[in-house]
Amino acid sequence: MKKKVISALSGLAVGVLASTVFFGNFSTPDTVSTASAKTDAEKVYVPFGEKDEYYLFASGGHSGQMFIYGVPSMRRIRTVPVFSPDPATGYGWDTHSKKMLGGYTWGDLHHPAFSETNGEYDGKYMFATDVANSRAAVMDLKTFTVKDIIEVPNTSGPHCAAFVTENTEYLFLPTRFSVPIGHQYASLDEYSTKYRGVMSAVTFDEKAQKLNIAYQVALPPWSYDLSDAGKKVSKDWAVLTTYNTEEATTNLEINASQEDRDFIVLFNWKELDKMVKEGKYDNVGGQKMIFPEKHQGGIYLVPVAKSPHGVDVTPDGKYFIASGKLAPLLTVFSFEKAFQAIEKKEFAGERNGIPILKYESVMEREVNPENALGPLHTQFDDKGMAYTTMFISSEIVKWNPETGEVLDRVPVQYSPGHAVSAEGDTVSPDGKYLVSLNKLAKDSYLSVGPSHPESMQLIDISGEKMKVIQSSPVDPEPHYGQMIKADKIKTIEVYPKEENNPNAVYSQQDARIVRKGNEVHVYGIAMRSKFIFDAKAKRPDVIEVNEGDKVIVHITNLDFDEDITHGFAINQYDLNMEIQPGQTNTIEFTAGKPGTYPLYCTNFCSALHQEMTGYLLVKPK
Ligand code: CUK
Ligand code: CUA
Repeated sequence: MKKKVISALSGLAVGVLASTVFFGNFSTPDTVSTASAKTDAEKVYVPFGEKDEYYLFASGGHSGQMFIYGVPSMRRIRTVPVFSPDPATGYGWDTHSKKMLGGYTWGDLHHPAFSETNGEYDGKYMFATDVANSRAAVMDLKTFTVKDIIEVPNTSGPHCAAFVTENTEYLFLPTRFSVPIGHQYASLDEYSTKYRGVMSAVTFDEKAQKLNIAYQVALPPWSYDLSDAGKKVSKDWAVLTTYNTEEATTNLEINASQEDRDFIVLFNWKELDKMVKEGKYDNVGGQKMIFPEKHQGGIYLVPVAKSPHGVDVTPDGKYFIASGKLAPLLTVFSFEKAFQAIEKKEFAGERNGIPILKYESVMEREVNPENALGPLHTQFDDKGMAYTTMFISSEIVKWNPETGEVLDRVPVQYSPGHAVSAEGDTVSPDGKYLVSLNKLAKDSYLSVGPSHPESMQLIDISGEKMKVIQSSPVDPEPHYGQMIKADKIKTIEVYPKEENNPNAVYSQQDARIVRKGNEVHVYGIAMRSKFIFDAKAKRPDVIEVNEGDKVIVHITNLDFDEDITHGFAINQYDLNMEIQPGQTNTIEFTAGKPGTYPLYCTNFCSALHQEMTGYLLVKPK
């Protein structure tokens, strides 16, 4: 056991790994007494037919998708495709989603964020970012479908988080990688002068259902890691951690860990808004970009223990807590103190035009739980207590940010990245549950070859002591999650009729095929258990075209009946889409291959689902 863990973690490259303490916490899951096991089982048991109390939206990492779980059962409810195609739902094949994916075939979804109203999750939308291909997405929680994806120009890898302000004014996306702005070639010898990290302020136009970039900020050429928006007293502010302030361009493992201190970037977005209104920006590739070395204000640097990872704002908005990957330190900083230092202009120099605040004048306290190593991310409960994941010592530490007192510790299996508590990023977390998103599960489940499933462990945090009460395997790789009260999410039962949609067909008799030159437009319907593409044809369920025709198939699902979804697939044409109840969906293709191709419904919709077929006939030229 020990050996396996060591080899798995050796790539993490930290001297502290040698510590004997490190090995001590890699215990196998506690064997629980029968009495308490029964209690735990009852806590997580949601009888069939009853619903979970919370939805957990766990990011699917490099699967590009979002995994939806019920809490406390930890049952996986659905995978919602976001940045990668998904054959199960036809996402990436139908016209709208194909266009949204923009030709990309995968994404790396790290940080999801719910829309908020007055600092509370409002259950309307979920935002997410793609580190791999620099995109941002918005999911409508009425339908659990993605409405818009944008590729963010001038940036590379918006990892640092999707984090929203108290009333979803902005979704901020700072980048993990620095590149020359606009991605043009520049030698790495010019790193310090030509490369930049960029933070993008993205807005969501609810009416148009579109994401837009409001402005961008050109930050120094460092790596931006995690971030959080302020709350209440700090609601106009946000914080992000940054490492590689050494500006290393190779072997970052060593070279980006030289300095004792890196920084937290502290910025006031209302101030940045003002600067944009006053024209204090440059136009870069069609975007408004603020260069702090030209236009100062609104952005400050706070020194922090080297190579920080997470930074999290307490629910009352008074503090921000930074965690150090390499320093086993949790540092509590005070917004109030930062505001005073800014007011008095107590600066200790500057970098790239951004003033540096003095560590001592912003730091509230340093917390160093004995032998706890690798603090990464912090969540909160209803009493203001903090729960920090310890990646290296594989545990969750519960502590009081007001006093620094360590209250409890519980081992998790193993190496947690983030943890997520119920309503944990709001101004009023619920307490109750914390889910630890573990990077390694080792021998917790049946093995699936050399690679094992990752794990999510459910921890009861309602009492003074934490207790792991359930565990669930999860696909690679859960990064972060957000947990929302189930009753806040109000899904629709069927898609409402869109009388103005020219592609929709609401009566069987109106199904028709219209040819315009070499374009064939199909206005069809799907209903239990048939397709009708052309009501007047001898065979209404057949689409006949000529080789080389462009075929545009619109299908309306006339089953206005919750949960009766149909699919539309064509054999050997690599095509599939889903049409949910009441929905009109479109798929387009070129009939490049002459021949006879059965088409069929992919979703089991009735006893006669197998009969829900037809033909695509492609006449050779
Ligand atoms: S990062 Cu994954 S453990 Cu992308 Cu939120 Cu910290
Ligand atoms: Cu429609 Cu199966």
